[in-house]
Amino acid sequence: MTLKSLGWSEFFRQEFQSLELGTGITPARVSRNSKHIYHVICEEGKFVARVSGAFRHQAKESSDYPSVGDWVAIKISPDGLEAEIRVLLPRRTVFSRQAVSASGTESKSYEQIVAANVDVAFLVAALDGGRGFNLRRIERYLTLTRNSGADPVILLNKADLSSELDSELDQAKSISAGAPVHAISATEERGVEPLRQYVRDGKTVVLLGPSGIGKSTIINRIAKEEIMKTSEVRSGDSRGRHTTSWSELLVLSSGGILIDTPGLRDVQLWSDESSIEETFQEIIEIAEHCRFRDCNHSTEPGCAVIEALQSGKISESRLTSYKKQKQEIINSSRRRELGEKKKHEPPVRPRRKVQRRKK
Ligand SMILES: Nc1nc2c(ncn2[C@@H]2O[C@H](COP(=O)(O)OP(=O)(O)O)[C@@H](O)[C@H]2O)c(=O)[nH]1
Ligand SMILES: [Mg+2]
Ligand SMILES: [Zn+2]
Repeated sequence: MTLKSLGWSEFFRQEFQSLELGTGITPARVSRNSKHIYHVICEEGKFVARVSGAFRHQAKESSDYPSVGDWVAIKISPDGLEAEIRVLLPRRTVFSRQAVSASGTESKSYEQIVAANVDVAFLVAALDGGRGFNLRRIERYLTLTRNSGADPVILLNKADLSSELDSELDQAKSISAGAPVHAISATEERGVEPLRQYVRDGKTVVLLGPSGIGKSTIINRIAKEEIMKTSEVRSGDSRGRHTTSWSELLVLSSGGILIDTPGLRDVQLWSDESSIEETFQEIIEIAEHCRFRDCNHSTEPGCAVIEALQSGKISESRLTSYKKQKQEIINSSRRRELGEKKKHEPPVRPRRKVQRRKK
């Protein structure tokens, strides 16, 4: 396995070199991780690795630890059986979502990294006539992708089940904000060939979407071998059973790198406003003409967005989706600030309780 076929590039070479780690330390890419066990791939082969004591000592947040797709510097043990992760290299792109950890009555949100150093994201929907095709969900994934730094590509899978393919394609294109849209059938191997343009030597492609939508089947078709387990659809509904419960990076023998992900139930956004602006470009452009700079597009006079809504230029559902995503980002950055404050300040005793005691 060459470093280049694993996705190594000039960016990482320079980062690695500047660390001056000395001899015996090699770059490796994380292909899987569960708890504190990492699977890594490098020129020397595949290894199971743990982070070093010094690494753990320096790591503060969960995002300081390696994730699938990350490049790390490892030291392989003399017997060649295991490896130790010494350093995490900076990420070129990162997919993260907001996760919540609860301890006692406190819940804290933190950034959970789904995949790192991704070039292209396949945002997969299914034309199964049910919940698989949801434009609002695609919009959320688009924002997540723009925020990550990767390029989005929308895949409408299970085209064999659709009776309104043209209309569904049009709907997806109307919200794609310039991202390519492909209708495919993974099981019937239709439309799969054109996807190979994205899956090239050294390029990393992540597949995102809820479980049962056909991500693992698509991977098997692109790889031309059954490298991922797929699930049978339960009778009664069109969703598959959960099979992939963690992200996994696969290096194809035909070239290219794919990352399969488990179905992310609700993608809570962890991003900034600029990525939303790319997803909802046409709304942003219209909003330039609102009378007030901080217009919320609800009841303000001279609101160009409400005007566009009334004239049918934008749809109600799309505006709602935009407002929801925006609110979510505002909430999450507020929670993040609160979380950070808590870390640095000693806990404040509730005032009222103290006063009551005085009585
Ligand atoms: N009809 C149809 N079913 C598909 C297609 N792609 C996948 N499936 C089925 O959908 C189910 C879930 O597929 P899987 O790849 O495991 O989905 P994942 O959870 O997203 O990885 C399986 O039973 C697949 O056979 C498709 O293009 N058409
Ligand atoms: Mg799967
Ligand atoms: Zn407005």
